[in-house]
Amino acid sequence: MDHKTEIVVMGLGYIGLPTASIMATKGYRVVGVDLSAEIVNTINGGKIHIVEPDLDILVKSAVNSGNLKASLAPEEADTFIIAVPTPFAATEDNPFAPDISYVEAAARSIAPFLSQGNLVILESTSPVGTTERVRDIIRELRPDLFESTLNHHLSSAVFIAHCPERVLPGRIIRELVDNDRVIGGIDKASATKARDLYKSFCSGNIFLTDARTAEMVKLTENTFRDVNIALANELSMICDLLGVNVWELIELANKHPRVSILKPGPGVGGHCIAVDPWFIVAAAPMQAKLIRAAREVNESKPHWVVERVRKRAERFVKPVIGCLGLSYKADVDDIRESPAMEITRNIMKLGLGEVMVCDPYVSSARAGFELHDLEKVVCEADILVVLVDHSDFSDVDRDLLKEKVVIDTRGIWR
Ligand code: SAJ
Repeated sequence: MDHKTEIVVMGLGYIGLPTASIMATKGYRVVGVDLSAEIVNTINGGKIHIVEPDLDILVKSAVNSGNLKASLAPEEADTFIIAVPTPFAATEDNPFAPDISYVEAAARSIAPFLSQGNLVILESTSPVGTTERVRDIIRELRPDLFESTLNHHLSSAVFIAHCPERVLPGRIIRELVDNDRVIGGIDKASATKARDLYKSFCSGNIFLTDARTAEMVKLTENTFRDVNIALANELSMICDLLGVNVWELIELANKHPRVSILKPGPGVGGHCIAVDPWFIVAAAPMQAKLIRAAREVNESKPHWVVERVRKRAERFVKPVIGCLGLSYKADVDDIRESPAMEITRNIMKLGLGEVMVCDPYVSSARAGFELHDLEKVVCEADILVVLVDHSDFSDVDRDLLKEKVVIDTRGIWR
C-alpha cells in the first residue's frame, strides 16, 4: 500500500488543525506541521490544544485512523496548505504594517519538498499580493520547478492559489464543510486544481477568481463586519449620552425590512476582524477613510467602558468590581486581541478596589491573574461588568443583581 503523504498542512492552529483533521477523515493522508513540539505531541496523542466544539472528537478519529500525523517539519506531498498567522506589526513608518513573515517562512520551509505539479494553497487571511509573494519565494528557491513552464508552455509548474478561510470560531467544523468558498489562483489552472481539492470535502459552492481578488474578498468580508459593529458601538455611546436604551433602539430599528444593525459590545476582538481592516488601510491609507474610522470607533470602546466603570465606582470607597468574561467573544477560549482582557487589565490598573474575574473558558495561568467561580464573583461584587456573553452568564439569578451596579456591555441581563 502507498503511504505517501498527500497533504501537508503548515500551522496547526484554529484553521490548520480542523482543516487537516477533516481532510484526514475524508481519507487523505495528512501531515500537520507546527513549530511547537508541545502541540505536535498533543495532537499525535489524539488530543487538542484549543477549545472548539467537536474538534476533540474529529482530531481523535483522524489520528486513530492513521491518516493524520503531526510533525515539526514538512515532507514531500501533493498539496501544501499554509494556515499560519498573519498578524499586524506596527513599525515606525507604518503603524498598520501587516506581518506576513510566518507565511514567508512557511513558503521557504516547504520549497525543498516541492515537485512539479504540486499544489500550494494559502489559507491565511493575507494582504493583497501575498499569494504572489509566495510564488516569488518558491521561484527564487526552486527555479528548477519553473523551467519546464517555459519549455512546455504549461500554465503552471507548481500550482499556487489563495483559498481564504471563512469559518466562525465556535462553529468551525460545520462551517469548514458548509460554507461557500472563494478560490483565487495565481493563474486559471491553479484555481481549477485547488477547486478539485476543496470539492472533495466542501459542500458549499466554490467560486473561482484571481489571487489578488480572493485576498481582497476576504479582507472585505471582515471589514464589512467591523464597520457594521462600529455603527452599533457608536450608537451605544450616543444612546448612553441621550438616555436611550440602545438594545431596545436596535431591536426596534431592525424591524425595518432593510435595516439590520449588529450588536454593540465592549469592543471588537479576535485575531481577524480587529486586524484585517488595517491591511486595507495600510495598502490604501488615503482612500480607506471609513474603514479606518470604524476601526478607531471599535478601538475606542474599551476605553469608554473603563471610564464608565471609573465613574460608577466614585460612590464607593473600595468597591469589589466583578469582571465577567475575558475571551474575545461568547463561548470560546480565545483571548487574542480581546477587549474584555484589555478592559479588565485597565480596571485593575486604576486601583479602585478589589477586582474579581470569572471566565469559565480561560485558566488563571493563561489570564495571568487569579480567576474565580461565577457564583463567588456575582455574590461578592458591588459593581458587575459583563464583558462577554458566555451562555453560563445569562442564567444568573436576577435577584442577586438587585443591589449592585451593573454595567452590561453585551446586553445579556436587560
Ligand atoms: N461582535 C460584536 N457585535 C456583533 C458581532 C460581533 O461586538 O454584533 C464582536 C465579537 O464579540 C468579537 C468580534 O466582534 O469581539 C468578532 O467576532 P465575530 O463573531 O464577528 O467574528 P470572528 O472574529 O470570530 O470571525 C470572523 C468571521 N468573519 C465574518 O463574519 C465576516 C469569520 O467568518 C472569519 O472566518 C473569521 O473572522 C476569520 O478567521 O477571518
